[in-house]
Amino acid sequence: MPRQFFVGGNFKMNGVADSIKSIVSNINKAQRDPSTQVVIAPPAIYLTLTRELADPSVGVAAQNVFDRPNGAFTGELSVEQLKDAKIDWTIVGHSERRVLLREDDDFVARKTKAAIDGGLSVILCIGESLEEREANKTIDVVTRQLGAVAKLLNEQEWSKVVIAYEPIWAIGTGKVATTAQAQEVHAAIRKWLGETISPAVAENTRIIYGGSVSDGNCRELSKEKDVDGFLVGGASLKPAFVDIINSRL
Ligand code: G2H
Repeated sequence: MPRQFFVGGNFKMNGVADSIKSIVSNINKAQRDPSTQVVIAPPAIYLTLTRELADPSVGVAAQNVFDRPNGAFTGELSVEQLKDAKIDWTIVGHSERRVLLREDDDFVARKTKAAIDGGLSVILCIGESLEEREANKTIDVVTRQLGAVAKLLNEQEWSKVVIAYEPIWAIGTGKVATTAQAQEVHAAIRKWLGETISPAVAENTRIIYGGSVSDGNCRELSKEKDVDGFLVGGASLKPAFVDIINSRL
């Protein structure tokens, strides 16, 4: 079965109730490719508003979750709380959290496991810095990040994971990876999944690209064999998000 095309919108720390309502309403009203799975990730305070307003065919994701079930963890949200708010997805391991908030591979892996154990699906972000790319360490870095997760998940649990390859040097910079650069890393990730987990997981896992995706570059990227969709930041706040959802039309 072909992998379903997946487009995520990561609003990051942008928007207030009025603008979020307008973004969601645009997505609801738009002619969307029915074969594309769409999941949007508003700031935590607008998760319930977004879930109430978004068309049921549009998934809603938290941008982060904690790895512990409850307790004295000021400022954190649990998997149970997200499920209680009818949220079915979470982003985990975004580079902005890995870099700015020093989340390490093991913490990201524990969050991934906790999310899946509690019934969430996960958009797992991985990607290298410019320095790492220039030192030819891209594949080492992404496989190290995935390896930490692989230690905690069984084969079946990978069906709950969408891998978002987001080279840090391309995030919010306008410097998008070339189609060849994206395809090369996606193919390497798929090969690693095949060798490390199983051929079925390699075949079935969506590997999406993130980093300055726009309505101008999405079509070319979407033609690559191992690019199964996008995680979109800045452009997900604009009407052009619908063109990205419809990249394959
Ligand atoms: C990468 C992406 C979404 P942007 O972080 O996760 O953001 O499209 O703004 O580069």
